[in-house]
Amino acid sequence: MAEAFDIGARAKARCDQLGVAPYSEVDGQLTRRFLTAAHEAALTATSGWMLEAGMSVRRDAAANLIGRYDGQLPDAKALIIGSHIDSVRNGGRYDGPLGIMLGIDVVEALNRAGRRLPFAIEVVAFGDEEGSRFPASMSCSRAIAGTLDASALDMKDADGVSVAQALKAFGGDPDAIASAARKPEQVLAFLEAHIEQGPVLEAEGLALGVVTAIAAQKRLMVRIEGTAGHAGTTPMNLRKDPGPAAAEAILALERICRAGTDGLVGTVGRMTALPGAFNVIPGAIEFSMDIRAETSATRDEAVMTIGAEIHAIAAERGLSATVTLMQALAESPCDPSLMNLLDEALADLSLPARRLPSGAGHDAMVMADLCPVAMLFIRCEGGVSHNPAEAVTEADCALAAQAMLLFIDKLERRERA
Ligand code: HGY
Ligand code: MN
Ligand code: MN
Repeated sequence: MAEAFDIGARAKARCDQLGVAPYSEVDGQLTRRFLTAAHEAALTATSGWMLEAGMSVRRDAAANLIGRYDGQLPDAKALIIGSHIDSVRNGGRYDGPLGIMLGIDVVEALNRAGRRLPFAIEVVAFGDEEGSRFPASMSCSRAIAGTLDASALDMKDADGVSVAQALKAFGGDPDAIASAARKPEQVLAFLEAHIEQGPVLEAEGLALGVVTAIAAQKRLMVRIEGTAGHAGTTPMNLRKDPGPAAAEAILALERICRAGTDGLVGTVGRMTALPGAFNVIPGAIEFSMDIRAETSATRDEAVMTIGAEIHAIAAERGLSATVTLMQALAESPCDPSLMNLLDEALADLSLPARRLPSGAGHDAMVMADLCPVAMLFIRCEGGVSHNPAEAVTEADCALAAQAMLLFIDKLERRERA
């Protein structure tokens, strides 16, 4: 007889378990990038938990881990519950994995109750949502949604390893990536439970929230070219130094985004001086830009304005600049009828149905190309995320699991109507 388990609290405990080596690439912190040994170790552990919960388990060509709890009929449409198993560098333990582990807890509760639904439930661990190894992100959910551009497989990591090479070494099959795509008629809906990664729920004393839409985002790489030179012998007025130009450009990004509306935000998360020596005036500076807003129109206007300023700053200094788009994701609304079911589930728990947008990107925004999606937000301490201080409570995780079970009950009633 399987021992009883605290639904939700166990999901949190499993995220904690995966927060250290061998499920992290770096001792003392959580870094779990796509197609690494840490990713493999996390999938192996999660597979075991899926099997214990009563699911069959498989991996697709894109290295997605997929657990399936069959419905009353073997080929029933599936409600997919999932999130990502990869992390940012030195990230938190719950951003991603919590949505997977909650899905496993929910399925195990149904299985132990002997419940079979008019639909199957699939729990999916997407391997690459953060894009912390390769320049683009969301490649695994895009493979499932059938929207992954073949060129994404050519993208290379900092060591020059392509996605295709890493995928093959991991046991995936880049040549058969199209086989990972699901047909719309196979999928009923997608539900992602995820920490809010923002301060709203905590500020209002709420455990859970219902996501209305996910912000549009663009990832770009900027390269400002100057002339490498000797740091000691080159007079200041004779330099072609891209460093100060990059500083001006980043200040311009900040000014433009601060003045923006519609939730406009801009971030430079990565910056490199090349060749990167104390005593060499850089020949080039490269930096990333992550620009988001609630609408693509606001996002794109900001990208245009910032790009123009970067080129003007470079020209003024006799330098050249390139701004390269790495990825664009449009804003993604959640499905109104599924939001209503989540609202009702929260009401059953005597919780207010607080609706709020997501500034963070999620696999749900990609899955929306395949099926109706819904997201359940879970309060996180201080709204902190992408940071080892990320924290959730067992009580909030238990409420999230109960809300997901109630959502499934309501979905079942709707499907049987
Ligand atoms: O960048 C994001 O919003 C997500 O954490 N990948
Ligand atoms: Mn996430
Ligand atoms: Mn994240």
